[in-house]
Amino acid sequence: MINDLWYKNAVIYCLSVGTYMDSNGDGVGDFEGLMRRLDYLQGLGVTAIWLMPFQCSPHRDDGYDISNYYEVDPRYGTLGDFVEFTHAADQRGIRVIIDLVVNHTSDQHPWFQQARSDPHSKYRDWYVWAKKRPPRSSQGVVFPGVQKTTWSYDSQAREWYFHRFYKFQPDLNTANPHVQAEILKIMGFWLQAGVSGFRMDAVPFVIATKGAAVRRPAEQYDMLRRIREFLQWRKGDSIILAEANVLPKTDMEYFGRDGDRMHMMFNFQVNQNLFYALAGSDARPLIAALRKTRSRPDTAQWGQFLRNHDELDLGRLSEQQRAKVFEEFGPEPAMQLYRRGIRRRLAPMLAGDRRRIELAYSLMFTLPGTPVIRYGDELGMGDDLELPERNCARTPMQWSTEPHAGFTKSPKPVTPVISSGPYGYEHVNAAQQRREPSSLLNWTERLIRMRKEVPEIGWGDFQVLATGDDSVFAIRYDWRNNSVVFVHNLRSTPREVSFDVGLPGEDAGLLVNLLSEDHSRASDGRHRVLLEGYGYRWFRVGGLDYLLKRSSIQEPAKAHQGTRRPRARRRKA
Ligand code: TEU
Repeated sequence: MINDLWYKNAVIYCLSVGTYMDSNGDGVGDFEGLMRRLDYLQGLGVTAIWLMPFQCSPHRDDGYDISNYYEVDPRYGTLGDFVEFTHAADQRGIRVIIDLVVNHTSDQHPWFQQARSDPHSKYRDWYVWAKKRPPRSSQGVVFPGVQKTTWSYDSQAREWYFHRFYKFQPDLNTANPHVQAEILKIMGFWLQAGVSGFRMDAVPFVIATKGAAVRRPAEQYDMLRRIREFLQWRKGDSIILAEANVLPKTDMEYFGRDGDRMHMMFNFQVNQNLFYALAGSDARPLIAALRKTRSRPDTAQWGQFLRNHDELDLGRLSEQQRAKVFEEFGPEPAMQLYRRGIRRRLAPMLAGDRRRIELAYSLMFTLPGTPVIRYGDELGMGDDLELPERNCARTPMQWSTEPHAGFTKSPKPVTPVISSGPYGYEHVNAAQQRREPSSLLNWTERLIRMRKEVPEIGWGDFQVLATGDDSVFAIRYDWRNNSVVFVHNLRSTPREVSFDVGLPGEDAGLLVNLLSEDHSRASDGRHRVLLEGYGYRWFRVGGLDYLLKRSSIQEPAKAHQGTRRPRARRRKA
């Protein structure tokens, strides 16, 4: 048995169907179009797709305001198209997970419409009401600068309703057992339509106590276990990937001490500190974040990412640290958002510097967990800061040099394609990069292929290696009789470092480079590696006969001495 839990070592690609590929010429991407691009995704090597919301919606928050959980928004196709799509993905060995947005609905949802118009409706208690304007209603807004309050007056209901996000997204009363039952029903429905799980939106808010009397919302973690149980019963290999931007001290509450809650969580702690580390060319904050998020049950996994469809949220950094990241990656006010983040895409943040983009990607692929790529980042796509809020980084996929980047035949795509400047589709597109052997696309494809051959990252235990240089980050993973080492230079100038891989025996004397011919032999037990500016190395410890040495179980007695045994992670908080 090598890899029984698919998500422990997956490569996840997130996309939104409306901006991927339009097959019918109406200017909006659809499932038929996405299906035609599955071969591209298979070629890239991703093993799972995370689909942003595609259900019926008035689209005031890019689909995160759902008005019918059981239908595909007609602009994207039909339920039939959706099932054709999950089937076609399955045929290519690609799993599909979808967003589960159940903290709130759209205010256009029939549940809310009935709740507001009839106090005796069974749906009234599906939302969160107050007769008087609750105190502290201006606190706890998620979109500061755009959103003013978390309670709004509804003139039909003649009461105030709670909304953690925008005004048009009334919160569901998730403590109501009927609402909880409905959430499970929604999950059951989409599992039946062929998905392998859910990226669960805004989890801390879903499980928080809500109401006018609530001073400090408390998380009801039991809800997570019930969701997990349902999922496992209905489809044993389906998962939840939780969006929970929480402090490390509560991570285990989300995973469950016995691995009985969320299968995966995005590692926001590492994400923010990774950008801080890149900004200062200093690996220490990254190392600290990795240590803080080390504990997790064996069956749980981190989702490691660089950028997603939201702003790069730096809210967990100190003001000074955040200022440093702003200065380096988003100095202009137009690049920043909600007083805490940067709304740009990855490539422009890194000034289009290919070396630095590779460095960032190489880090993401080799951090403990499963990498999650944002569509278009494999091409180095840019952003359009003319578009409001987070829309700047949600422009259509750039396929070719055809009009509108080959995204649509319509003269009016729903969101404009980036068509000028260095990131315009004439310069940045999949068709050209496919032909160019050294393109970012082909580089990413090779990296993904190699990443899939290094299960040690997803399954193993890690050890940070001392390099004597804060700008060079070295990490080793051990799993089933094999070890791998990754070295990254966060600085723009060359660095020479020497390190001890920390393993006994002859094998430790040889590091085989997995990406080039430049191997390393130790002298006096130390490896000396000269890294170019922003350089990186992927090494296997010992020879390339590692597959002959791999054990089919983790053998405690044979595990490398001198390293920590895979921790008793479960016991540790
Ligand atoms: O975001 C939820 C969410 O909690 C984030 O906005 C988070 O608060 C922020 O990054 C701080 O960590 C999700 C979606 O990703 C976003 O696009 C939606 O607008 C939002 O939910 C509302 O559904």
